[in-house]
Amino acid sequence: MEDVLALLSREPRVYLLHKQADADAVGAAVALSQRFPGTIAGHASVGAAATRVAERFGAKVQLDPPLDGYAVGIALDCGSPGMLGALPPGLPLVVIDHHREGGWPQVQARLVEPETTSTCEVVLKLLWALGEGLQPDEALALLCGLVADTQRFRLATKDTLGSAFVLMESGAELPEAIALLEQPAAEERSERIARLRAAQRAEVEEVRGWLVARAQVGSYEASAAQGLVHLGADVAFVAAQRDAEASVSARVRRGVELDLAKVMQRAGRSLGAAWSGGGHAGAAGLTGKGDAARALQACVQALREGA
Ligand SMILES: [Mn+2]
Repeated sequence: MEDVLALLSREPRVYLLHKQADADAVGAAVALSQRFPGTIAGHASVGAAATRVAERFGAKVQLDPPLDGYAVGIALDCGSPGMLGALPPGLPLVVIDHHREGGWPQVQARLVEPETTSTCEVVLKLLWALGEGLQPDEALALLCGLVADTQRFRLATKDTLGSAFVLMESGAELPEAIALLEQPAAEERSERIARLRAAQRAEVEEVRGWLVARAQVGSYEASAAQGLVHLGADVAFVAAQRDAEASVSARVRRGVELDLAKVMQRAGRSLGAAWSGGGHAGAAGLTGKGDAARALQACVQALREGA
């Protein structure tokens, strides 16, 4: 840890976040940069929750800034260098992570703890070792990463709870961390209208023991389907018609054992060659040329026939 701290004290420093940075990466960068100010560099994009966390602390994440001229780069939560953009060959690197590390070319020091549930907890240990405790803002930034990476404590270990306790003792409020992470990604009025319309129009029936809701909206069908699941549906199908084309988004409640990708593939086949369906087990879709209402009907039928 001493070698990590020695390198961290070099200036100027840049914090390196992985592609599509999450709250764990950003929380770690925010907390470290309060003590060791530096540029926060994202790569390619930053996730929605991570963006809210950064904004809450007034931190700026620069996307792929020039990395020449820094005395040290601190790679946070990255797993492997493939998650970063190109690095200047001479840049000394510190790796702080909870992924098993792979293939770092120019690492001078590392603090890598694969048993730890978040990079933010690794950073907590580092900051704690400085012997000055934590400021409430540092603690809150770290708590955001801890809560995000443990899926709201679902994956928490005894050590996670110990870290969370220290962070809350330092002034972090758990409800604030959760609210920062859970605020809907899109606060667009039109999207909220689509979700409300879907709820208003939903037809609900029981299929194979599941509560199935279906509805048609003008747009934001994926968000609307997720909304119906939040309201209580086990499975939700929401369709939108765009001129001659229609698409259906399907979502399933956590814990429902159903492969929606297969359901949507089957629905696509039943509708004919102008349609195709697929996706993931928990979130899938169907698109094609034709009528949205008919596509919804095909989805429910495919679910009914499913294995
Ligand atoms: Mn992480």
